[in-house]
Amino acid sequence: MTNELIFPSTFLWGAATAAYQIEGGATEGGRTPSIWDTFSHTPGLTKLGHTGDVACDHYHRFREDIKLMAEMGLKSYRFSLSWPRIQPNGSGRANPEGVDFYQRLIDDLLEHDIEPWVTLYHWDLPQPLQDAGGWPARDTAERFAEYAALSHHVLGDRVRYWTTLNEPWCSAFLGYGSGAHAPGLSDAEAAVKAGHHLMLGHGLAVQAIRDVRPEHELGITLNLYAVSPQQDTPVDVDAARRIDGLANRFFLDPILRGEYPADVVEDLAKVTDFGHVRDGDMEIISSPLSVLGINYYSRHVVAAPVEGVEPEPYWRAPSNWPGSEQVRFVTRGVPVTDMNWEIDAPGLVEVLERVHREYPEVPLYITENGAAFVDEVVDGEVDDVDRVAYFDAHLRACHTAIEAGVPLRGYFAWSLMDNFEWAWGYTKRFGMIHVDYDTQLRTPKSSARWYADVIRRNGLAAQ
Ligand code: PNW
Repeated sequence: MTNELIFPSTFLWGAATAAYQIEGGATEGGRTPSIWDTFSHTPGLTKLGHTGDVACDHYHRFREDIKLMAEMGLKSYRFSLSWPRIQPNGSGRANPEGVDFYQRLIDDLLEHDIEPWVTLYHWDLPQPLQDAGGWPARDTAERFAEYAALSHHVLGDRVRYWTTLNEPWCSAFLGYGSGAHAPGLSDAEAAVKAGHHLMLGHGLAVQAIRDVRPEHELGITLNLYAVSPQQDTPVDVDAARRIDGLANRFFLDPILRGEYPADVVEDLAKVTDFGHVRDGDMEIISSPLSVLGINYYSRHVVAAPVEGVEPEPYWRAPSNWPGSEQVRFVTRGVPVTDMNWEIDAPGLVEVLERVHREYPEVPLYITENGAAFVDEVVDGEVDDVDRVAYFDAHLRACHTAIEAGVPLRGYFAWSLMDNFEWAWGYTKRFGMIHVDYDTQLRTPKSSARWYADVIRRNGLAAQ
């Protein structure tokens, strides 16, 4: 028996998606290729050769999708702009057709009383910018700030919430470190440089936007993890310190404190001397934010390297952890999702309380949280009880954190609907709405109805 849990009256309930994962329309309306088009069209890099060419065909079906959002009672919808749709090839003037698509999407959201929440960069770098060096090149940060200002100029009259980057850890360390994500390169030093230039681009974008409309809510979204040692031994504790350093503090410290964590810089000494950091960068990167978005999925449990034992590769790739390649990721035998990620709701309380305790106060939002499961369609229905249990446990964790004084202002479920799960293609389903990729039929799952009830009562029913 659990009690009814009611959230603060202004709590923002939403769901999230990203452009490349749902839009399709890859060659329509003047859109040019991004690194994800190139990557997914390269044989062997995504599961079953899946691409985002059509995805959920949201580019043509957004009105139908917004109707479903309205039926769920969503207060907000977090989506991303496709950079090469707004600014083909990553430079020059805005593409009117691309701008028009997002204006129609946003206007339809507003007509349904759904607050649009825009992410500027959810991983689809225009291919020409990669050809010019990509994120390891400093110039990409400048290009991003230009694109951010341009997008804000054409959409700022109707969007109040702006997120610069989604999960720079993934862009830097999966994109350039292990190569599991686009552009699929594997170079530890390039990955660290990419991380810096992503944060620099974020800071420059914040400055450009804030000057225009100081009343807008501006922030970044980081994927943060609970991290713990397998055993309470000095070597395992040190492994946990390293992974916490790269996964969490490598981004939190520069953005919220204006400095890289000294121990991480030391861990990375063999990889880079940080010569790419210029005077003034850290001030730009730590430009004040009004929102910090947190994506939470799981906990990393790690152990010290063992001689002769190779750590398990992620997907097809070497390591996501420059300078700490030998740390072992272990499983504890607790229940996992279809991604093999451990289900750990207390870890979310840990992450929220830690950010609140260790960093200057900033309003927090969970901008993603959710789980992939193998959904079965039975008589046209999907009764995804595992996903409901996952959401329920993590919302209880959010409530616990709020009671403890954490300024958590909203929660976005990942994801509104099944979509292109990056290197896993369409083989992993995270949606509250089922998508049949042959017919594009949408079917709300049990979790969609359950979430609608949570939003309606502004909390969780007693059980
Ligand atoms: C996030 N990892 O991606 C993204 O923001 C979403 O686009 C994505 O669909 C969702 O989480 C589920 O994966 C991640 O390997 C991808 O640690 C990979 C990792 C983390 C986050």
